[in-house]
Amino acid sequence: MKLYFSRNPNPRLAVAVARLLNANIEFEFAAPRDPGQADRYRHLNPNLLVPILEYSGRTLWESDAIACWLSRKAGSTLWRTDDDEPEMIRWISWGKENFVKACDIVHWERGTKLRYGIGACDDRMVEEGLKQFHEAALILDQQLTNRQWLIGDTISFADLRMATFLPFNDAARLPIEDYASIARWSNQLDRIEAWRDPFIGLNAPLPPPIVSNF
Ligand SMILES: N[C@@H](CCC(=O)N[C@@H](CS)C(=O)NCC(=O)O)C(=O)O
Repeated sequence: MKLYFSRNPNPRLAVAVARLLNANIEFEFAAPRDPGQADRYRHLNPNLLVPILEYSGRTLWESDAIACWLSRKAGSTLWRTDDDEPEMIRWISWGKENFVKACDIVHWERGTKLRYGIGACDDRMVEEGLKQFHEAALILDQQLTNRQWLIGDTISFADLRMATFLPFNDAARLPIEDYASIARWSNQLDRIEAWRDPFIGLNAPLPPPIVSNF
């Protein structure tokens, strides 16, 4: 099994899942959108995005699908398969449409665009992203009050998916600390080595620095 990855948010999530599950897997850095790279990766993922999992002559893309597969293979409850599965899918689905999406909007403006020279930070988009962030954070914070994890008593993939962008908050500067339960849950995730530093020992160039003088 081979996982193609980069240091960006979704591949980071997939690498963290693989590490958390102690998956017997080879990791290969990939940059399918870099000049001259597309032909090498198109047959693996027509979207030219990572992560991509290659196994038994098949490929799987989309971090959620990869997490599901790795958890099944490991016999782990990270991806719930019992009566908690619908609730887990609810939080994955809601997260991607709300909390994760809001984090993504702000991180795109304050992080990705400046890092990769895509353009200047659009303050109106930051404002819109922050508005959506506060709306979603209220609901997420409520869910995490008096509970350690989103579902049941142990970590599930929903926790990791929800937190996709939090390791990038040095760039996004989202006001996580305004939400006590989210902050507590995020710190708890950071105590898991596979989440805190999934790239330990892997050969992967560091991303370019953020340059804000557009
Ligand atoms: N929905 C996809 C999104 C994948 C995605 O957007 N990947 C981005 C990074 S977050 C990517 O491949 N960017 C180019 C790169 O990292 O080289 C997933 O969940 O896996």
